[in-house]
Amino acid sequence: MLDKVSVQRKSVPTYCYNCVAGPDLMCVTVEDGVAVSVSPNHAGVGIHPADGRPCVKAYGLVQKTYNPNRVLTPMKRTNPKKGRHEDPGFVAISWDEALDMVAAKLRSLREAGLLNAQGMPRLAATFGHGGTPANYMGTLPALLAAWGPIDFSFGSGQGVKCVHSEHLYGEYWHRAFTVCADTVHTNFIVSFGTNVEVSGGPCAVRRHADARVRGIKRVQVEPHLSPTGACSAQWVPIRPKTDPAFMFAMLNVMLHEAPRAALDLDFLRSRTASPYLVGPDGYYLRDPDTAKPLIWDTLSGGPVPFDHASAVPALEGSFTVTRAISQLPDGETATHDSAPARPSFAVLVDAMAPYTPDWAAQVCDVPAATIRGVALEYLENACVGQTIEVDGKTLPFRPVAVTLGKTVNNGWGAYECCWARTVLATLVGALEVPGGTLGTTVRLNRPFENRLKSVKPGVDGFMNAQMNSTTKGKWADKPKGRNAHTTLIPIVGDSSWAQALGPTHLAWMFLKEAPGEWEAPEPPDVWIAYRTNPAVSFWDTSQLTDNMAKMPFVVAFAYTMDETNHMADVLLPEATDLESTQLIRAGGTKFVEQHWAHHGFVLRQPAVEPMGESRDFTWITTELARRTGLLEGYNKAINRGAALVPLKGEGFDFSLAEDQAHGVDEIWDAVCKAATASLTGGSEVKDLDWMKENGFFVVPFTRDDWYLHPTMVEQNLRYELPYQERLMRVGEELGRRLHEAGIYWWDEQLEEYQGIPHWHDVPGRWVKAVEKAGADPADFPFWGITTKTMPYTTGNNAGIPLMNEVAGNLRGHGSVIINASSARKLGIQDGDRVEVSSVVGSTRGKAALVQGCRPDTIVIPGQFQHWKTPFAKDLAFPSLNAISQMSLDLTDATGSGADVVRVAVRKLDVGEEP
Ligand SMILES: Nc1nc2c(c(=O)[nH]1)N[C@H]1C(S)=C(S)[C@@H](COP(=O)(O)OP(=O)(O)OC[C@H]3O[C@@H](n4cnc5c(=O)[nH]c(N)nc54)[C@H](O)[C@@H]3O)O[C@H]1N2
Ligand SMILES: Nc1nc2c(c(=O)[nH]1)N[C@H]1C(S)=C(S)[C@@H](COP(=O)(O)OP(=O)(O)OC[C@H]3O[C@@H](n4cnc5c(=O)[nH]c(N)nc54)[C@H](O)[C@@H]3O)O[C@H]1N2
Ligand code: SF4
Ligand SMILES: [Mo]
Repeated sequence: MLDKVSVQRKSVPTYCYNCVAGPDLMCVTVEDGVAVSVSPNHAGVGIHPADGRPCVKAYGLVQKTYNPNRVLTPMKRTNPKKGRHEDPGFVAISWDEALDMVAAKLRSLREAGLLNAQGMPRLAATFGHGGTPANYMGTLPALLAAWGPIDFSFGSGQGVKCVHSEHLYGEYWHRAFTVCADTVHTNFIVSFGTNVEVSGGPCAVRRHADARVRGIKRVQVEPHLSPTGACSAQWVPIRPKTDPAFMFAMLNVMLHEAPRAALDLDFLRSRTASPYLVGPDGYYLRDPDTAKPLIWDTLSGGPVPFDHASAVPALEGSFTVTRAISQLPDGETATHDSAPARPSFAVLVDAMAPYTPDWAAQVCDVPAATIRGVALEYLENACVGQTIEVDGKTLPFRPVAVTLGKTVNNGWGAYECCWARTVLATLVGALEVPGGTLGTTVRLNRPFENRLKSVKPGVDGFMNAQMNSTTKGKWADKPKGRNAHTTLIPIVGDSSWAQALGPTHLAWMFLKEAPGEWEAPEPPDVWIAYRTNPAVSFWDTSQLTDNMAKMPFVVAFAYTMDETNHMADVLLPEATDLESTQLIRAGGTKFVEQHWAHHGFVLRQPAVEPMGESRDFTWITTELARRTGLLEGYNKAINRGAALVPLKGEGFDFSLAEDQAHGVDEIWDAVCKAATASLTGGSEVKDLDWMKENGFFVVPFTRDDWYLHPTMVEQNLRYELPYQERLMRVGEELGRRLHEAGIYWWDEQLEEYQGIPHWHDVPGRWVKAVEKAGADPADFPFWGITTKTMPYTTGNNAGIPLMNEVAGNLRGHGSVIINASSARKLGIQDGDRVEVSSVVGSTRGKAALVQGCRPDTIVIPGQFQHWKTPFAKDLAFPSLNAISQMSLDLTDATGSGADVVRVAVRKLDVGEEP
C-alpha cells in the first residue's frame, strides 16, 4: 500500500478582469503552492449575476501563470536599432539596474521639462483593452498622478475600434459609456451586431439564457451568423455598415405607418426635446428675455419657455412665433419676427419620411417586410403606458431594447446608429427604464462609481455635458497631446479618460506624416506600454509597427515577448493575475451587463508566489516613485484616492505617511479599510486579511439605480433628443476654428454635426478608399469584417495553448470564414489555404466554409498574425488587422474607425506556402 501523501490544498478567492465584461468572481485551487485549477466562487451565489462563475478565459490563467515563455527577469535592449526585423538583443538585468535606468530616464525628462518644445508631454503611456489593465496595475495611477502631464494619445484599437461613438454620444445623451438591454426585464431585443453571447461574459450569458426561458425574443442583425445570432430567434444578414438605413427605416415605420398613439407621447413631451421649436435657421427659437428654448403650448395657443409648468406642448404642426431669438455659433444672436416654427419632433418626422422600408431594403439587402416586421414587433412589445415595481418604486415598463455591436458603433455611420438607437428608445419611452435600453457606466463624466451622480442640470433643460470649447479664444488651437483630442473632438471632453478616447490612430499616423498645416509631433521621449499590443491590435499593423520603431525609449511591462515590447528598451516583468494584490470596485452598474443588486469591492490576491523575479505592480511602482524622487507626491495621490478610494473620510483616516516607501500589503491594507469604511459610513472596517479570507465585500445596491429615469424626473431634465441643436452649433464653430487655422482635412468629419442625421453612402466610403489608393474596387469584391471569439480576450491570451485547444471546437477558429457557395465559385474547399488581400496587404489562413455568412462578406475572427508572441506566432492564423486601412478618410467625427475593409480572396496554389 502506498503511503498517503498529504497535499496542502486551499481555495483562494479572487477576481478575473481580463476583458471589459468583468470583473467576475472565481477561486483558484492551490495544491502545495501550485495553482492547479480555477473554479467558481460559490460565495457569489445570489450576489454576482453569474453566481460566482468566471468564463472560459479565466480557466486559462493557470497556464498563463506557468507559461514557460514568460519574461521572468527585467531585461534591457542591447541593439539600439529598432524594427520588426532587428533583434532587440534583450539581456537579463537586475531589478536595481532596470529601475535605476527607468528612474534616471524619467528624472532626465523632468529636468528637461515635462513638456517638449512643441508643448507635448515628454512622457506617454498606453494601457490596452478597454481600460482593463487598470485592474492589474496596482498603484501605478498614483505615480501617473504625481508625474504631471502624460500623453495617452497612442492607442491600440481600444477606444477607436471599440464601441467608440457610443462611448461619446451615449455618455452625452444618457450617461451611457456602453449600452445594454435591461435583459432581466425585457421581452424584445433588436441587436445590431452585439455579439453578447460571446462578448458579454458569464453575467450576460446567464441573463440571456434566463431571458430565453422567460420567452424573450432577440433579433440578431449582422452579416454573419455569430454564436449570438445562432441562439437568437431571428437572424437578419444585413450588408455591412448599412445599419443606419435599417434603423432609419424602423423610425420611418414607427413615425409614418404606425398610429401616433402607439408612441409614448407623454415621454416625448416631458422628457425629450421633441417639443422644442426649431426656427428658420435650424436653431431653436428662444424666449427673447431668458433665451430659453420655446415650445408651443396647445392650451394657450402660443409659445412658452420649455419649462413652463402647466403647458401641454405640441409635438407637431407649423406655427408662427411673433418674436424670438436664436443662438448662433460664436455667441451671435439672431432676432426673429413672425418666425416659422416647427417642433423638433415634426422635423424628425419629416426627416425620416424618405427612409421607407423599401428604400432601406435596397441599401441593406434585407427584404422590406423584414425591416417593417422588426419595427412593428418592437412597437407591439413596447407596453407603452405600463408600469412595473422595482425595489418598491413604480417605474415605466418598456420591455424593448436596441443594442449595437462594436463595428456598428464605430467609424462612419456609427453616429447615425447611436442616434437612431437612442431615438428608437425615446419614441416608446424605453430609454433608461425597466425593460428598455440602458447605459451601463460612465468614463467621461465623474464620478465613475455611480453614473447617476454624474447627472447635473445643464443648459436648456438637458443634463450637463463636458465638451471641449469650440469658441474663439477658448478652442484648443494647440493640441495638448499627439492625437489632438481637445482640438478635433469637442464631445470627448478632457477628463482623465478623454485622451485615450481621442482619435488615437492619428498619433501613430502623424509620427510618419502629418497632414498639411499641422506640425508633425515629435515622438514622446519615453513611452510606457502595459497589457496592450497595438502592433497586432490596430489597423495596418505593418505600418504601425514601423512607426512604433520611432519611439526613442520604451518601457514595457512584459508578460511574454510580444510584437509591441519587441520595440522596448526595458522590460519589466510584473507579477500577474494569480500572483499579485489589488482591490477594485465590483457591482453596481459596470460595462456590458454587469448590473448587480449589490456593490462593493473585490480583492485580487496572490494565490501563488510570483514566478521568477516578477514583482507585484505596486512594489514596482513604489520603487519607481522613490527612485524618481516622486515618493511624496505618489503617497499623497494614494491618500487622495488614486489607488481606489480616498484613505481618509468621515469617521476614518487610514492615510499613509507621505515621506516613506510603504510595502504592498501595507498599502492595500489601508485601501481595504478605507474602501469598506467609506461604503458603510465607517460602521464596517475590513482589513486586507479579512478581504483575503472572504474575497469580496458588498452591500445592497438598489436596482432602481440601474435606471436613469428617476434621476431625470427628480431633476426635471430632458434627454437631448431627437434634435441636435447644440452639436450643430459646436460643429459650425469647430469648422470656423479649423478653417481659421488653415485646416481643411477635417471637413468631411464636420458634416456629421447636423440637427437630424441623414443617410449618406456609409459603406461607399470603404469602396472609395480603394479608389483613392489607386486600385480598382472591382478587384476587391468582398467585405472583410472581424468578430470576438469566446476563449480569447482580444490578443491578451493568444499565447495560452489551452485557449487554442478550446477554440478548436469553434466554427471558423483561426480561419477565414466564407460563405460556402461564394467559396466554391472561387474553387475553394473547406480547409483550403487562402489569401485575403486589400489595398494594404495580404493575410493567409485556412478557409472555413459556412452557410451562415453573407455571400459578399468574409469574417476573420480575433486578432492574430503574431510574429513574436510565443506559441501564437506558430499558429499561422490570419488577421484582419494586417489588411485593414488606417486612414483619415475612414475616420468619423468622433475620431473612430471600423474593422471593415474591401478584400479579395483567392485559393493559394500548392507550393505557395511552406
Ligand atoms: N482583428 C481585430 N482587432 C481588434 C479587435 C477585434 O475584435 N478584431 N478588437 C479591438 C478592440 S475592441 C480592442 S479593445 C483592442 C484591444 O487591443 P489591445 O489594447 O492591444 O489589447 P490586447 O490585445 O488584449 O493586448 C494585450 C497584450 O498584453 C499582453 N499581456 C497579457 N497579459 C499580460 C500581463 O499579465 N502582463 C503584461 N505585462 N502583459 C500582458 C499580451 O501578451 C498582449 O500583448 O483590439 C482591437 N483590435
Ligand atoms: N470573448 C471576448 N469578449 C469580449 C472581448 C474579447 O476580446 N473576447 N472584448 C471586449 C471588448 S474590448 C469589446 S469592444 C466588446 C465588443 O463586443 P461586440 O461588439 O459584441 O463584439 P464583436 O464580436 O466584435 O461583434 C461583432 C459582431 O458584429 C457583426 N458585424 C460586423 N460588422 C457589422 C456591420 O456592419 N453591421 C452589423 N449589424 N454587424 C456587424 C459581426 O458579425 C459580429 O458578430 O467585447 C468585449 N468582450
Ligand atoms: S468575462 Fe472577462 S472578466 Fe469575466 S471571467 Fe471572462 S475574461 Fe474574465
Ligand atoms: Mo474593445
